Amino acid sequence: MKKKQHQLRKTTIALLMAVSNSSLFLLTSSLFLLPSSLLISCGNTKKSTTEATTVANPVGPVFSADSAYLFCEQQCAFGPRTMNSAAHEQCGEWIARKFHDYGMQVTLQRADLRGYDGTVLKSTNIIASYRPEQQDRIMLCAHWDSRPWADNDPDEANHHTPVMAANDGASGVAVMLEIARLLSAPDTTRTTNLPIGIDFVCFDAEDWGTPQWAEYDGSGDTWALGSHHWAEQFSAQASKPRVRYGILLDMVGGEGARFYQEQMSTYYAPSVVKKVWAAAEAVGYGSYFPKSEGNGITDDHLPVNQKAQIPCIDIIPHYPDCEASGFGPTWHTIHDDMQHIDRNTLQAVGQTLIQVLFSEQ
Ligand code: 1BN
Ligand code: ZN
Repeated sequence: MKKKQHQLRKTTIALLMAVSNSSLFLLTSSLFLLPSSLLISCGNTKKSTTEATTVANPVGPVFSADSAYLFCEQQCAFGPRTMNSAAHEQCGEWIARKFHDYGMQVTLQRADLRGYDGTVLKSTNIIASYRPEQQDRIMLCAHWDSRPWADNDPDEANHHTPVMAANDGASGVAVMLEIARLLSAPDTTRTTNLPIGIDFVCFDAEDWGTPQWAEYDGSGDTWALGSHHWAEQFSAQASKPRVRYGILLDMVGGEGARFYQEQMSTYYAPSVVKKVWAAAEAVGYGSYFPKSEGNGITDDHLPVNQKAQIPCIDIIPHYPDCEASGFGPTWHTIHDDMQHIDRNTLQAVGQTLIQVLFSEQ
């Protein structure tokens, strides 16, 4: 019976991939988009095709890339979610409501944080808990704010323009929302219940780090402000749940993304790196997760490791051959929009996470 279910899963995943590829449409549309996409290319502008899947032992439900793509689009429809803006406020309410509607217990952690130049940032970390009563927990996290300045754009005229942040912001939240949706929708053919608790933490004020054009000394501490605040509050708690580990999702929807093993993750949480990269391979997405070293990044996972003492990894892309940025051609540019989100990347990350979560005892 079990074998049959796995066989069925293999076929379902393959079918789902074929449908979500929409390669014909993308091929046609990319011909018309050639001039603008070439401007920000790093050699490989073509959307990834999903590899043939040799799925060793898939567990849990099928992640829907179409659904995650829609969640990305819905966040972008508010406009850039820059700190202290109406779009930020409205999108925050939308994210909290979505998690609530999927049966999660939602807590808003509000704080006035200070940006690199002293600006007060009205910040809200959105914490959504699946099985809040469980003491044994796993944390998934992503930032939900947009960078206010496209300071890495090839055109200097755009350096003060806000970033839409389809990838650098919305994609991580979108993957978390899709997992929450799956956890809230038990069906009869496969289990969608987990014996452990999950905390989905949407960090605010990640991307207000010192802009490249500012006359201030760039310091790592101007980034990940919401995560610093969350970690301080977590460690100040008298009685804490046992959080086995955390997984940060940053820019998990870009075209051509490959998720090398980020160095801080390997330093602080080597067993989690091993677990996640093995899960990717087991579920047929090993080529998206090369088992070799990427860069070391100052990101939201550092306060989680250093202040909250929770081993936490960062799933973040590395483009070894991209001159514009090691995070890919759209990073902190006005081109970080839905046109450069690839469902196949969302699928690879989402199904890998499902594999990780549903392998937990
Ligand atoms: C990730 C996405 N980061 C910003 N947007 C973190 C970061 C901070 C990356 C400084 C490079 C430098
Ligand atoms: Zn950013």
